[in-house]
Amino acid sequence: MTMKEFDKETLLIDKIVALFNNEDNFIITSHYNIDGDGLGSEIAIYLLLKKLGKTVEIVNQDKAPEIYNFLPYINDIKNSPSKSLAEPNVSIVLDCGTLERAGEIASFVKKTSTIINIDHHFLNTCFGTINFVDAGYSSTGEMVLKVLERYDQLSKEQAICLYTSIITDTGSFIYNVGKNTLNAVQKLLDTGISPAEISGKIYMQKPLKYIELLTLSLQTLDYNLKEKIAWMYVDKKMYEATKTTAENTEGFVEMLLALKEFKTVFLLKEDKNIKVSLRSKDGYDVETVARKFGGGGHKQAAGCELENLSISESIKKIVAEIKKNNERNNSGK
Ligand SMILES: [Mn+2]
Repeated sequence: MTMKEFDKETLLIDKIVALFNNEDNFIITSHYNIDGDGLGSEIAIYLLLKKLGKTVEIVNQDKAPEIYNFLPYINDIKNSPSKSLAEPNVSIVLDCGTLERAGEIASFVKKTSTIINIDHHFLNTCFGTINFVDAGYSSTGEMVLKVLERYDQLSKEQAICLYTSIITDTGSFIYNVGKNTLNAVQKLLDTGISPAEISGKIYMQKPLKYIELLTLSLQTLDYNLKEKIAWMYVDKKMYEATKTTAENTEGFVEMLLALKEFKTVFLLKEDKNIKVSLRSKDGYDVETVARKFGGGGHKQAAGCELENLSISESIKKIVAEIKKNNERNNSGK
């Protein structure tokens, strides 16, 4: 971080802190298909604002995945703002590259006079009144910690939330680890939280049906060795046969990325549309690929949705786009 960037960040956090101190009504939201980073960031700020005596609600379009039920105050999260908060002064939008990522909550956000946008996505549209946006951070949770550090001691509950943000967005410190991420983690550990306990709750509580679904999905594994691309899918029949949902596909795509033969991998999930989760390593880029289909994310972890296509048609399109993208990147080298 250069001196200039440091000043810019300090000023942005000054502005956020001033709003937290001076305004009274807040709505906090994050993206649809809410994840650990979104939830952790939301609850950590929620706890601060409550402590400051503010009226505040967390409102998300989608229900939190069950694995996050251990997070403090998770049951306070609503799916639409309550009447008393119909016109909050400030919205805090977390972990969203665009306001549209807030899904149905975006319309409420637009009604507020001030929008605080805190996010670490590479292509953030800076839709806020204040935009604390920096792709150098592992997670939005790590950025939220920078804001919370301006206040008195971080609580253990907040640390649990932010630790969840960081481990889920880094795949337990495999990717997206920024140069200050472990310093941030140290500060969280100083509150006395147990990393093993948190990881245990997130990663060691899978139901047996998880493996049953994985077994079916693995039978669809296919790849292009020359292009170093691998993929597999989960269709509605598999969910029905194993009584599972998309929540149970957590970690599938990362398994493909663990194979040395592949640099770009993806998982397709049949829903109303075809949802695609893309991952890459060794500098290969999937963000550009996802963006071609109206999605986005990070260079090495991105997602998109394809409408009105079968699974096999979707695979063809995605593979062709990855090939094209890799050729484009290599020609420039
Ligand atoms: Mn994130």
